[in-house]
Amino acid sequence: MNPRISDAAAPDYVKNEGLKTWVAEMAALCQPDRIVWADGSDEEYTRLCEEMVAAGSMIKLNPEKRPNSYLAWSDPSDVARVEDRTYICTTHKDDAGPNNNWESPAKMKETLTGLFTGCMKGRTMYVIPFSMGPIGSPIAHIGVEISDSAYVVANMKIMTRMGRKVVEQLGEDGAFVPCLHSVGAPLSPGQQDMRWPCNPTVKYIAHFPETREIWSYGSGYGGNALLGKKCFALRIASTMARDEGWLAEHMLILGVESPEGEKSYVAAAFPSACGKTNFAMLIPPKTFDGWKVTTVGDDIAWIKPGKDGRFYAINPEAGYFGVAPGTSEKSNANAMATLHSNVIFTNVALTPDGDVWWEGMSKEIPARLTDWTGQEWTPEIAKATGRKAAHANARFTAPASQCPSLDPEWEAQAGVPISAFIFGGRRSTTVPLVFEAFNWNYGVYMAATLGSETTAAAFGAQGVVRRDPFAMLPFCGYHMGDYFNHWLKMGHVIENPPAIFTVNWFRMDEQGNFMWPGFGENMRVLKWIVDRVKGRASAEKTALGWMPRFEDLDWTGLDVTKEQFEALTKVDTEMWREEFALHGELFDKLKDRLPADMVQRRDQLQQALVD
Ligand code: SAT
Ligand code: MN
Repeated sequence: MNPRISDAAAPDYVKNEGLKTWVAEMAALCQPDRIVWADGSDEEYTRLCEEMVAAGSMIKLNPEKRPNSYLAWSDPSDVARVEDRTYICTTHKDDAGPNNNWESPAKMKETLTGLFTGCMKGRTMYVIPFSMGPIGSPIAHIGVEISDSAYVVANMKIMTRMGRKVVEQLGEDGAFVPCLHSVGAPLSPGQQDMRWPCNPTVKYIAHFPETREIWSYGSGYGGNALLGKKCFALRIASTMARDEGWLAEHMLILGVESPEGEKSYVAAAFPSACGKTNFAMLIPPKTFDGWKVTTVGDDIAWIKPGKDGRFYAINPEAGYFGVAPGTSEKSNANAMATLHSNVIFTNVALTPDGDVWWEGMSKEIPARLTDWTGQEWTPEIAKATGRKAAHANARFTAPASQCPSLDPEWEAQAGVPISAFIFGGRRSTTVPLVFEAFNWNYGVYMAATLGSETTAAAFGAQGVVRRDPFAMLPFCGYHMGDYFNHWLKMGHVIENPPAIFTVNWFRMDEQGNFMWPGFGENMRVLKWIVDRVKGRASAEKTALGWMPRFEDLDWTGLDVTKEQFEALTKVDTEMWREEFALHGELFDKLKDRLPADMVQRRDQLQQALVD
């Protein structure tokens, strides 16, 4: 062990020997200059942020414009999740499935042990205890992240319940998921640190579901580094959920309250950067007098069967790591209000008066900015070079508690009862505005075959349709065929399974214009969904499922003609023939782990629709 840290004792409140031993072992491996146990206090947060400001890796925003808020610019090589560097390490390759990159646990540990040896030299090793879900909730789970990034500590403080109180909850023998993270950039004595430390060439985001461990190396960004989020709350948790009979899903959770005060909760899955945060914070159109939408979560849902035969969901997170570009008073006024203070912005542009700006934030484009790469930016420069002021995957990290639409039950220990599941992708063609599956198994089929055009949330080509089953393709920690089977099974375990709906807000006309206004207007579809669940909305039986007729939606205050509605809900047989062929490609990949029910369901749908 590094002699300087050999006597770095854990604070008195740490009673968990397993935790102390693990931290000591990781310190011996990573050889940091010092160890700091994050206590989760506001003072600690401010101290770390100010240290980063002093070191030049964060900018403090103008407190009169954006109190207690900071801006970080990442290395241009480190701006999104790296799916091709993300691994599920299981003993048998088949258990990871064709949806994951695989390596054997032994081989991956060997590779990573090499990389982690001495990787924190010259740096501080932070120990970050966190709870995913309200502390003490029977649905919650605890993790401890070790990281050499102060930026990670500050973000984890917002995104999770973090610090001393979690260690106390852990007690002497509580279980935790160990999450090891390094930016992979050791410093030699006297070496000047980078503004955004990371390893531009070597990255590994490795998961060990069998031992419930996470090792992440080389990236400081978002889901690669904030290990409570996608790594724990989805990839590891999905395998825990499979083993223990619950669901860990890439879903927002929202409440809908009618003018009579009737409350329903729905959970909705969309791929990254497809508007989950906007949908979760929806403000109904003015004409929906007395209707209210409230926010429980915007990205992840942990859902367990309740004693009354219904599913109950919690949001395991405590903050929003949302996409900034496109967020505006018009698209999401609740998010804008949430962002008034206490926010960490990453990769947005800086205004001359010390505030932030991103594409789509306001109609007026500022005359002069510093863009996310630190260069001067003007509309003229943008026109000439095509350079964006903010990176397309620029993010805000903001406390959920600041959201005006926050649901009063958002921290309920027992979770909230779910009445409907909604699945949606970004599809310019083919998929109609909304339809309801005939039953659970049809719904599972629709979710399993969900397709979406790719976005900037992950590295790689954008705008190509890929199958993204349940919006979980990058996040399911095991074989996708087994995952479908788990969903089919859960529908039978539960006495009152939620109804399942498919939506598509992104259909385009031949000129490439969105045909549906989206945002607050999605309330019209949401109301129909809730009314369907309550048995008071009509629908027409189509080959795909139950679909609203024009007269089944409330159109007051919106100019959508019957013809436009027909176009939005049109089911084009030729396109669906191609769609089924693409479903077939996915099914072929899953081979013998594909539940037989899926194939039968496809044949039935195909027959009803195409043949
Ligand atoms: O970077 S994250 O994985 O947290 C964001 C996302 O892809 O949804
Ligand atoms: Mn997400």
